[in-house]
Amino acid sequence: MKDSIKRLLTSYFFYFLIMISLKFIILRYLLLQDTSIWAGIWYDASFILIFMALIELVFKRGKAAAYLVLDLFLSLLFIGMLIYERYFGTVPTYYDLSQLNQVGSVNESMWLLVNGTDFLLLADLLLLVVIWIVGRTWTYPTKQTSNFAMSVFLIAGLVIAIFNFQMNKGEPILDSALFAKENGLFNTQFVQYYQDQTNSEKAFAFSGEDQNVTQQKIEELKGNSYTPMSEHDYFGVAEDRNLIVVQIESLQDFVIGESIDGQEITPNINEWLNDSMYFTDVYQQIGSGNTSDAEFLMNTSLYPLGKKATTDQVGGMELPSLPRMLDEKSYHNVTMHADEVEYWNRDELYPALGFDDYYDDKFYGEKDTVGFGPSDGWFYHRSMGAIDEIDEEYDKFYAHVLSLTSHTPFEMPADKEGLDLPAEYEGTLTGNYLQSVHYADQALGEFFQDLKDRGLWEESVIALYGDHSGLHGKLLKDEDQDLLADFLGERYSLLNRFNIPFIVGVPGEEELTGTVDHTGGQIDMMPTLLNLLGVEPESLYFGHNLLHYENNLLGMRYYVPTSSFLNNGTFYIAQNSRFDARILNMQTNERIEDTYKDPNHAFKEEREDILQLLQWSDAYFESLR
Ligand code: GP9
Ligand code: MN
Repeated sequence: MKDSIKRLLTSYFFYFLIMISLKFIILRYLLLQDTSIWAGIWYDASFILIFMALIELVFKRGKAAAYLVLDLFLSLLFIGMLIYERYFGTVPTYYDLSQLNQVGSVNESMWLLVNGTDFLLLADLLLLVVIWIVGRTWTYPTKQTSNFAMSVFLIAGLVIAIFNFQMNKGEPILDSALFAKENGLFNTQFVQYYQDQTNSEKAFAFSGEDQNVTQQKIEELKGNSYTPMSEHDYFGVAEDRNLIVVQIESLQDFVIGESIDGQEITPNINEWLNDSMYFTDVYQQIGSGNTSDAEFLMNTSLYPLGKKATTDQVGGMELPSLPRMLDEKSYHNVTMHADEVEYWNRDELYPALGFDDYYDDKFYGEKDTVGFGPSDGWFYHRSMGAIDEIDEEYDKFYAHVLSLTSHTPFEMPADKEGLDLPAEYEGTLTGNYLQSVHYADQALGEFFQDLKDRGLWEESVIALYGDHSGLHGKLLKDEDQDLLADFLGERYSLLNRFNIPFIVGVPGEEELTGTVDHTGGQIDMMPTLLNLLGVEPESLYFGHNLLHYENNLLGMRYYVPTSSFLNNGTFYIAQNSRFDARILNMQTNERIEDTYKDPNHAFKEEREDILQLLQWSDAYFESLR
């Protein structure tokens, strides 16, 4: 007996059991702020037991190598999860593995997020090498552990894992990190997978009529009474005009109209505000698909899927979309972006959205490269050439124009840095961001001038919005928080972060100028534009005309836990693994104390309503397959 214990204690099994368990505890602490060792052991150790018992039972030879591979694999996976969380503010799910080809877009930024302490997760491997070298006479024995004991471990691991899964499989995952903290990291992935399979089956049976989801019901959930667009003010005021929609990379609202040391950050946009409508309270709603989710929102007014990049799910679909609705009115519909079309699976997205044509890196070439594509200056210049030809050939067109230069980490050659920044901004993320947004505005200004010179400006509706925030996550250092607070005159909050500009110009229509402060989201952009163009959608959409409706209820997920919402005055951020629910007053940007304390009480109705809207949108999307 004594002998067998000694054998176990000096076995690879024991060494790696301790080391891998420690890694889980460290990971759960760093990733989820979990300080309870027991939760970690109960939920995640079942998987450790399964992996390790399997190695013991299967590998009678080469055990050390098998453990090294497992340990290294888990360590790199964990480091990857930590970096991911620092960038996106949420833990990755199994979908993210299928999105690894997209990592390129944040590649440079990712490296900035590696912490020295991450390498702690590899320390045990180093220790093992030391044991091997120094301990020459004292190495871990390769003798076999008992098959019986390992079978018991394996069965115990499986029983615990299955029990946990059974307990959790019906619970909604509103926040992956919180769910993982409460129910285990691996268990969360299995529950997620199970729910994806079963939910999509359910959604298959959905059709707008089955559940009686109507535009009316959607609007009522937001607190409005529905009226058809044709009865709204300004319906068709811009009928038959071209539509040019510019999506600016990482453009946030807080820079609009602002100056630094007497220099306007976005002078061209600011000037345009004099004869356009500026929607000041519009918020991003993208999920893990980032830029491409913004494209999806703009062109469908449906909710993106959140944890999955929506573009990965649209292959072969024919979505009711802005291009398809405009096609009915004989528009030629194109989309333009200087990156590869395969990126974010756009080669499947664009046909699904019904664009007639797209312009990608093959069209723009490798000219004046900044970051991972040609500069905005060159991009707009080439786009203008294409638009000239389109304008020549077609009666009217819709062009979705997507800029790229102002992408994280916002580093540009000196000749594109047009702002003379105060010394404290130099070399900071915030300083670089202001420079790149200033450049994006400058290039945009040239594009606008080209449109004017050709007389296209007056014949078009021109809209602009930001795809998502540029300043977020752990890339923002304390110094950035200080600079931003100074710049804004208030704490840089999640409201500041998610607020994007939405600007619509209908040249010549003086009534359609000024600011509109109805709360809106990216989901509202398509209906707002369709109203002006006089096109009433025949299919369901989840946003609404911001010129008509005052109340709103907007969902956001992935970057904040599902069930978070924005309405007319409140941004409710549901509980996650780090924080209790947070409530922000939109007017004051201050936190509202949750006086209810009971998490089931505060804004319960709104939270249920937003879940309902999201569920309808998801189910509707699935029904379109
Ligand atoms: C990729 C570019 C940037 O083509 O649009 O994507 P992002 O990293 O912002 O999602
Ligand atoms: Mn983007």
